[in-house]
Amino acid sequence: MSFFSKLKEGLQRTKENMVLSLEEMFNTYTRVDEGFLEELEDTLIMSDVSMNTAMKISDELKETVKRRHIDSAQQVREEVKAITARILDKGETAHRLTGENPLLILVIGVNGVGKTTSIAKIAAGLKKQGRSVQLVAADTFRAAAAEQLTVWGERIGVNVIRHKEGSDPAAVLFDGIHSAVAKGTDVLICDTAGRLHNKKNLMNELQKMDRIIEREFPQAHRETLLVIDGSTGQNALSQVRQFSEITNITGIILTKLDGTAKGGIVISIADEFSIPVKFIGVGEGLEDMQPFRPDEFVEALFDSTGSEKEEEEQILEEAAVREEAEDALKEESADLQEEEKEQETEQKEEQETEKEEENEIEAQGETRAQEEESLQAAGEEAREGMEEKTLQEEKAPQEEMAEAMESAETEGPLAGEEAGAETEAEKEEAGEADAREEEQSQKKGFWSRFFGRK
Ligand SMILES: Nc1nc2c(ncn2[C@@H]2O[C@H](COP(=O)(O)OP(=O)(O)OP(=O)(O)O)[C@@H](O)[C@H]2O)c(=O)[nH]1
Ligand SMILES: [Mg+2]
Repeated sequence: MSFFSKLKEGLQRTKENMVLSLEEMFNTYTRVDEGFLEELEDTLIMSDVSMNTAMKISDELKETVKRRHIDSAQQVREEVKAITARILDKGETAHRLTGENPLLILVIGVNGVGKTTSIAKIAAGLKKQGRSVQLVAADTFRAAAAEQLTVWGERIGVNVIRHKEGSDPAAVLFDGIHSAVAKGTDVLICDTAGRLHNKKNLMNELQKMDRIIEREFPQAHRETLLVIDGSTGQNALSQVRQFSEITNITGIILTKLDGTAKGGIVISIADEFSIPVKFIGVGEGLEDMQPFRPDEFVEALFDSTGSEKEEEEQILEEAAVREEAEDALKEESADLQEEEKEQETEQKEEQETEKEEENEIEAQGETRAQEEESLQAAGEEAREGMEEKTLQEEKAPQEEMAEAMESAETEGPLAGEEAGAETEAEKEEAGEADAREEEQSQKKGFWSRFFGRK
């Protein structure tokens, strides 16, 4: 994420509070009159711009509108931005740390405003720029303060000079200076205890430190940075006032702007003091510290387009929707293909069934033809059998008669009569047998035809 997007995101809550209200004002704007100016002041005060600063902005606007005959909402909006930028700007180099080495930075501020975290962030930034850094844990008052700084030091890879808890902060600074001089360190950053409950004590302590620095490190360039919690509102102004009464503050670090809707305090600090804001903290991470640039700050504050994160999220969301639609299309076409395949298989199966049925019908036809053939064959056979039998049966009595005549000729009339009598009886018997046999043969022929076999 770019510096500017991070800044915009960090200022999001202030923007929502101040800039969106200003936008609403400009949407219903007709002209810069007393009503409009009053509304403008109220909106600024709501985001923690002090009364003095709000009136100053509105007075300047009134004057410019008159002088330059400004009347469009867009021009008025741009003028409010320009006035704010002018208030914040303390000169081209004022907002930067000096690039000269060796540099000694003393970091001061009340409890919990973010001194130790800011020191770590600045140290990491300087290290990235190629400057060597050492840290001095001169907050010997709070338990675990030195430990906290040591953890940061290890994380960013810088040395931390520390003494045991309760020891003299000036003594730790003394050691730090000697270490920096010995190692040729570019920047020495000194953490201090955050207590302002006794102004005199603090003043004494800071004066003692000053004396050590002047004596032991006269060649050092100096920065005394006051850390202010950006979410403390108007109290921030009184903190700046009190600290500036006891020491020479060269810059302000304004922290926790990410958690507040009252970032307007930056404008008031800049307006009421000649001290430049040098860094702003927009989060707890090491990269969440930004060098303060008035023009960028104003742009980020008044920029009404979404933050880069929001844009990224929107792009991602749109991509997700597109992907979903594509997936649905793919699924649909896959379903269609499957359906087509199923239909093809069904058609194939139907065709196969039809073929099978045809084959069966053909087979049945063949079987019937075979049956008919065998029936025909059986009928013919039966007919042939019957004919043969009839022939044989027809032949048999003739042969018998011939035999009988032959034997009568040889055995006499009695024999002939007997024989003749017997032949008559036999004839009768044979006639009955013939009738029975024919009946049976007819029956057999019928069943053979029925079952297709003899
Ligand atoms: N959201 C947010 N939190 C911050 C920022 N700067 C510091 N903090 C948090 O504020 C808390 C206090 O920070 P410290 O750095 O310990 O503050 P300090 O001034 O050293 O505190 P003392 O040593 O007790 O005086 C910590 O939880 C930090 O993470 C910031 O810019 N944004
Ligand atoms: Mg601390």
